[in-house]
Amino acid sequence: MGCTNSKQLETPATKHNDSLNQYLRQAGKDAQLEFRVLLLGAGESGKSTVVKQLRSIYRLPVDDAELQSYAINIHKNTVLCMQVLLEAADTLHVELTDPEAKKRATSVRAFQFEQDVKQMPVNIGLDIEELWKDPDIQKIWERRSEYWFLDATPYYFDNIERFLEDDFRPTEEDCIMTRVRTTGISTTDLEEGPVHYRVIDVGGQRNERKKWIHCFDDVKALFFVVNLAGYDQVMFEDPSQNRMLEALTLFGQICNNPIFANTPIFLLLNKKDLFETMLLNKADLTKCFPEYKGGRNVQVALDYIKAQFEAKLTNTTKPLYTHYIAARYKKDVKFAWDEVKNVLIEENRKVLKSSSNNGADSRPKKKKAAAMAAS
Ligand SMILES: Nc1nc2c(ncn2[C@@H]2O[C@H](COP(=O)(O)OP(=O)(O)O)[C@@H](O)[C@H]2O)c(=O)[nH]1
Ligand SMILES: [Mg+2]
Repeated sequence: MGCTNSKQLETPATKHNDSLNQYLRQAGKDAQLEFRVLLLGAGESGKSTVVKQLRSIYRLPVDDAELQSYAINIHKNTVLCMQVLLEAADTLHVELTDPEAKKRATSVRAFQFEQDVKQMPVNIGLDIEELWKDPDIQKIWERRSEYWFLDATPYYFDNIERFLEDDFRPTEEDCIMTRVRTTGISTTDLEEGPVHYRVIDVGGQRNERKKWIHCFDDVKALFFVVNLAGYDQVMFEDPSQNRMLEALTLFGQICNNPIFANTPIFLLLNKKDLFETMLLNKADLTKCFPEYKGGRNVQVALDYIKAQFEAKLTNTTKPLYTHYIAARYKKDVKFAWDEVKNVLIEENRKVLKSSSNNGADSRPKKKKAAAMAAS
């Protein structure tokens, strides 16, 4: 979801605002601060979802064209998710026993979105709705740790009736749950008083990662997003690879890169909602970490995962700011974002202080503040 819109945030006074105001009084009222925040992580960890929530927190408008695009994508996601289950039926050698279900499966498999088709036909939607109730399809769904699937699969199927309505307009939740694969680099500009945040989102799949290097310069905060549910899931690009283990390797490669030596790193352990359900009802963590001994206690499991990521860092003195979140809920993103802002202001305040202790700088106020923010 690329965008370059920006809008002034109208929020009540917060701890952040207090510290921001104090900072700006010191920096001079003309101060203009720009902070680049980079989001990294494997594909489907939730990077673009975090950006969508930030856009909503900053009340960036979603125009009709965007809504229309969400509506099309949600229809495409719904069909894709059922096609994935039907393909898994083949690879797992599960037969659909009900002849009616077989017929429905044949038409869903054969359906393809033509260029100008903007929604799934009602008959395909009804076939999907019925198939989702089929016991054999449910058996395949139960075995989802053995194949790649989209996390929002049940959301699409549970809401299909609404999607099929003639005047369907995606709700905010629908937009959050729509999956659009990010390719390339997309930036979102957020403005809060004199502070300008440029949030950079990237494609996370393996073939996208070579582009990441182009956005490493001048990053003021790094978000590393992890799909917690990935402990019992395989990757889209490589179904033989566990998603959590891939995320751990990637985290080690990125966060120990000397270019981020002085960049605050925020580890967002995302999809906590799915993680809780999976841990309590499906595989425990030994599926991914055989040496884990904490059973099904959610907090113990979360802390264990956090420790695995911390252990990847070679610089043990640098803080790692970790949050357990479900990015599908705005309040979780807001909470993490408030910490980012506080840390950014704190970091830059230190620079400001040392620079004022070192004597007067003759540069104009505005440039001086910008230079300090950029240093
Ligand atoms: N259940 C659940 N799904 C989420 C959460 N965060 C993201 N998702 C879903 O995960 C999928 C991938 O998210 P996306 O932001 O596109 O991942 P990205 O590839 O890292 O940008 C989307 O369908 C999201 O709706 C979450 O906290 N809980
Ligand atoms: Mg994305």
